[in-house]
Amino acid sequence: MTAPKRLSLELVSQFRTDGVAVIRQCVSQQWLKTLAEAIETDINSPGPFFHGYQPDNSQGRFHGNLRLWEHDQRFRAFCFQSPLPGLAAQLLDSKKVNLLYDQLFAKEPGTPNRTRWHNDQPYWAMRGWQVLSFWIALDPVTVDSGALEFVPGSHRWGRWFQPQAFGETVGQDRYEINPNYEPMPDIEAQREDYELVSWDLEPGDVYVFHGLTVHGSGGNLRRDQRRRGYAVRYTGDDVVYDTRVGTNENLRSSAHRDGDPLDSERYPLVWPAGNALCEPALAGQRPSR
Ligand SMILES: O=C(O)CCC(=O)C(=O)O
Repeated sequence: MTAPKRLSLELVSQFRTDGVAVIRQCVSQQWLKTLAEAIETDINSPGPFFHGYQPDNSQGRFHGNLRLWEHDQRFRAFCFQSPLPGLAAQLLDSKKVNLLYDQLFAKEPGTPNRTRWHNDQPYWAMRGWQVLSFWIALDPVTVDSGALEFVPGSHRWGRWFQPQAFGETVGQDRYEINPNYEPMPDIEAQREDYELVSWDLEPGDVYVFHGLTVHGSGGNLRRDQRRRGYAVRYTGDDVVYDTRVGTNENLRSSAHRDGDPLDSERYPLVWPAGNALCEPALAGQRPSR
C-alpha cells in the first residue's frame, strides 16, 4: 500500500485537535527498503551531525543523527518525493511546504535509554504554527520496544519547555537557557496526572505530530527487536526563521536573519512538487491505549 493522496477529514481533524495522529501504511515497502539501506549506511558511517547517546548500563545502542538528507541521496529523495510533502500540505492547510530537517532515532535491542519528555519547537530556529513531524516506523513498535507517547492537546498549551540533551551524548550536550521557556514537568513521575496516548506501529505506519506536542518514549527493552524511527519535519506558510536563544546550534542557519522566510537550499521548498526550488524527480485511528 502507498499513502492516500488525500487524508480523511477525521484524521486531519484529530491532528489539529490532539496535535497527534497515526497514518497507517503511509510509507510503501519500496521506500522502507530505501530508508533501511540508508539507515544502515549512517549507522556504520555516521554523517556529521551524529549524536549517539551513551546507553544507560552500557547496554544496547542508541544511534541518533540529523540533517541526513543533505549527505545521502536516498534520504533526500524520500524527503522530497515521497507522499509526505503532499500530506504535510493537507495537515497544515498550507500552500507551500518546506523541509526543516530529518532525524534518525535507532534504539537497538536491549537499549534502556528513554527519550525524555519534551516538545520540539523550542529546539528549532523557527517560529510559526504550521510545523509538524512525521515519524516513520521501520520496525514493529510496541510500548516495550520504545513506542512514542504523547500528551494530546499539549500543542495548544502555549508552553515552551527548556531543551535539554536526551542523555549523555556525543553531540550538543548543553542548551542556552531561554528565560521565556519553562522547565519540563516530570511527566514520567506523575503519569497519572496526564492523559497519555500511544499506538503500536507496524513498519510503514507513521506518527504525525505538531511541533509543540509534548512527547517522549521508553527504552527498547526487547531483546529480539530493533526500533528504528526516522523523523522528517516540515513547515508551512506562516513559518519564518527565528534567532532566539536556546535552540539546537546544528539546526540554525548562518544565511538567515530573524524573520526571514525559510525558502533556501538549507530549508528547501518541497511542495508544491515541481516548483523551481523543488528537487527534480530522482527515480485515523484512535489510540490503542
Ligand atoms: O524516537 C524517539 O525516541 C524520539 C523521537 C522524537 O522525539 C521526535 O521525533 O521528535
